[in-house]
Amino acid sequence: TPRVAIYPGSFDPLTNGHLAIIQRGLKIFDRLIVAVANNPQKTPLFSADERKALIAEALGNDPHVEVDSFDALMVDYARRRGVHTVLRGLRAVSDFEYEFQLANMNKRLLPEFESVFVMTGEDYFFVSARLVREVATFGGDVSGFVPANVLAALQKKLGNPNL
Ligand code: COD
Repeated sequence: TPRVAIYPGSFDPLTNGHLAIIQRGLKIFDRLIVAVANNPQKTPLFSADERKALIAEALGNDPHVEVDSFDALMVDYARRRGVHTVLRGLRAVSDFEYEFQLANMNKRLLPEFESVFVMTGEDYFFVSARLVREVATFGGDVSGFVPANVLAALQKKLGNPNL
């Protein structure tokens, strides 16, 4: 049976750090479901549909990766999809505390739930979607941190062709 994992996140927007996790995840799993969290309490820069489209485009419609979105609890989405393994990325020590809470809360909510972590390489350990949004909003160069289609979408969304 093929090994499948869900890679959930906000992906607002997709970064090269996320892409590295997807590529490395595909060495462990046969298939990944990249699941965009659509949290109605948050006001994202890109809508869930925009984030989904940017991910699919950046992956070139790779047949091993499905792009989906969910607006429920992570564990309810996992249950609905019948996939109980989640892929997450770890950057610095600062990620650990949050990921530790998330993994353990999810495990309490769904006992068969497992989290698998891969660590970023030195190229992208400092890249986060939040910092990309912040740097781009103030007109800084983010071209090294996001795929080309995301850069184009940021330029359009922020009305700044020089990002
Ligand atoms: N290098 C390595 N990993 C990275 C990098 C990088 N440069 N950038 C991001 N990552 C990793 C993150 O550590 C994370 O593991 C993943 O990629 C996605 O990152 P983000 O920032 O896009 O997404 P998050 O962390 O905001 O996603 C949080 C969820 C949406 C998964 C979470 O809030 C959730 O499950 N929400 C649904 C509601 C729910 O179930 N809540 C209760 C949880 S107990």
